[in-house]
Amino acid sequence: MAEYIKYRVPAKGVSATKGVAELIEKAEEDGVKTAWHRLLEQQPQCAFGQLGLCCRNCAMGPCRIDPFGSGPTKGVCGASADTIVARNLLRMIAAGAAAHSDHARDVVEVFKGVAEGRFQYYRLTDVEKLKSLAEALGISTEDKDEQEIARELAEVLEWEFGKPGDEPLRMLALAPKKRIKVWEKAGLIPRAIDREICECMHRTHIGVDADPVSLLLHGIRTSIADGWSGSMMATYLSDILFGTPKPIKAEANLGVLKEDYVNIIVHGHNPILSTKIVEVAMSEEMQELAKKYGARGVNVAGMCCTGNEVLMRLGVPIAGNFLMQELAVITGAVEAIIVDYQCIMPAIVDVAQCYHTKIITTEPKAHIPGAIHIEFNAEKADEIAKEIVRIAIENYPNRPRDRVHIPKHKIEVIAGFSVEAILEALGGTLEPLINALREGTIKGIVGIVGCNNPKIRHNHSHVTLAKELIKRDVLVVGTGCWSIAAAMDGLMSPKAVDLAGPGLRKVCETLNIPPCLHMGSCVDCSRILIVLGALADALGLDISDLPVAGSAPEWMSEKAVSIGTYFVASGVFTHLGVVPPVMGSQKVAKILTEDVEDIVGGKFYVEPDPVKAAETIYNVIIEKRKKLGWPL
Ligand code: CUV
Ligand code: SF4
Repeated sequence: MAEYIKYRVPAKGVSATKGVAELIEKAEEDGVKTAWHRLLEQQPQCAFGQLGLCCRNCAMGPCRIDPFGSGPTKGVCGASADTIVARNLLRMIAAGAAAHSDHARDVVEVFKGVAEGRFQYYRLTDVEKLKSLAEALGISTEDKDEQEIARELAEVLEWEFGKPGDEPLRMLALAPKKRIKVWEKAGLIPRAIDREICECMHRTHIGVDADPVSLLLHGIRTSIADGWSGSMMATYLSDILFGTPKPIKAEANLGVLKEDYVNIIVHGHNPILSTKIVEVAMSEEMQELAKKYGARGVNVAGMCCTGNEVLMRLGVPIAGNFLMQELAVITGAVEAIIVDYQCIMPAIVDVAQCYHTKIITTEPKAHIPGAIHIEFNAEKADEIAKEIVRIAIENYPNRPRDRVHIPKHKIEVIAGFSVEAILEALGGTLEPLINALREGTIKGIVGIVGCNNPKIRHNHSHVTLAKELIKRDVLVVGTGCWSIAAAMDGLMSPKAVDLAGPGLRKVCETLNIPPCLHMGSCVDCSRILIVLGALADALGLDISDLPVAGSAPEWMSEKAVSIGTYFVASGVFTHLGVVPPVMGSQKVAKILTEDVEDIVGGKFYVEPDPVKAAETIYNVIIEKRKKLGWPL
């Protein structure tokens, strides 16, 4: 079903990643549209929406505020620009926190089932981590076997979502004491995750909270529930179930797809499914079956965050990040894309119709019209995974051989830098890192995270910002689509030390680590929080005193809004490379980029140019060093 391509994409300019341009050209030859094409068709995009000035929260609307002041200044209910912009942002945070935390809920459910001995296909892999989390949450582990500890832990964690009353979230036990004090003082301690998210929806209903300050403060509270509990749980329990990542070598970019193998891509976010698909696909039985269908075997590659999950733990190659999902289909060489949820463009089903790729959805909460739906459940995990992998293998003879084009590019990546792995690289204590920071061998640490956005050059800001920082002796860590971008650019290979400043280079060579560390998927931004908390505690400081910063240079998802907000809430100076929809209210913009610092010690900073952003971030780091009296 070739489509008429009205607007052509200037393929050479759209991406900093090798192989992307040639596949966009192929898409146009094949009559297939991608996100870049659809973005052109969307022009001009609504300016009210971009400014955050459009409200559809009730049926007296939709209402729009005239940013120039000559038209309406209030909605029908009287809501001002400030109210509308703040309400819209709060709903974005709510959706982002919901996505992370509902993912966490799914992991908790499987964890609980394992603890109760119900799910034979999963097990407790990292018992050390199980015990340490239990103890951190005040569950005694003495004279208890691991199942028993896991059962008690599961119960506590289940209650994080919907417990009644005003008691703080239990997972906040992992946050540094100094931070808790800051949050307590500002009334920002989250109670239950679902409750905070629900309250976002309540507050933004017509005629409830109209004060931008109180709306935004609740947004901060909700984001803390996401970062320090929801996402944190997803990370901890995934580690306990599948193992805590350790440095592992793999390859990145679309060149990991193999010409004469059955290619399966796992895409989405939850390792519960993707880990099983990888295990089953790699089994003797499935490899043999693939041979029966004329292939040399089965090759699994990852995409987006579930790709990060299986890359970090199993060394599964990663085929690309968010904007490359359609391109993977356009290679003509992918038998199946198996998805769970989040960041899966419905478009992959349309694109797949032009090739042979089967799109298989697996989650009761994520159906896509035109996809094959095979519902996954933990109890029958292996059987279902087999059924799915079999569909992919049987599809191999349908590959349109005359229209296959796999770009040659791929590159080595070292991934798997969990907090535990970083500690191990440091010899078991944070001391060497602290010394390097204090002496100025490393000037600071920046966490870069987040998505792709076709409004800006694909992966360009991700890699430019990272390169600009490492050359200034700033250690870069990160997650999500950033980490895939950095991997595909070679920034996570040992050779990347050539791009680092002399101090960082020395540290990387001594510790045998790359200058950009892959810390995992989006929920693993929680790992960054743990590192920051541990550094602050070890130095007797608050996170907001540390020479650190955060950035989401190419963000697009609501999850990224929640992440950015919990970084700020945790005291981190946080850069956004895509302007958030808040510019319709000077007041809201000022709160987020200035005033909020007085409350939580972190704030947002918006700068689309990654080179300028790097300079500003570096200057912030230097300012923090000055305040600490550390050499510059
Ligand atoms: Ni969760 S949220 S595009 S896959 S990082 Fe990638 Fe990461 Fe954004 Fe999505
Ligand atoms: Fe308009 Fe107010 Fe209704 Fe929003 S809530 S649509 S501003 S009347």
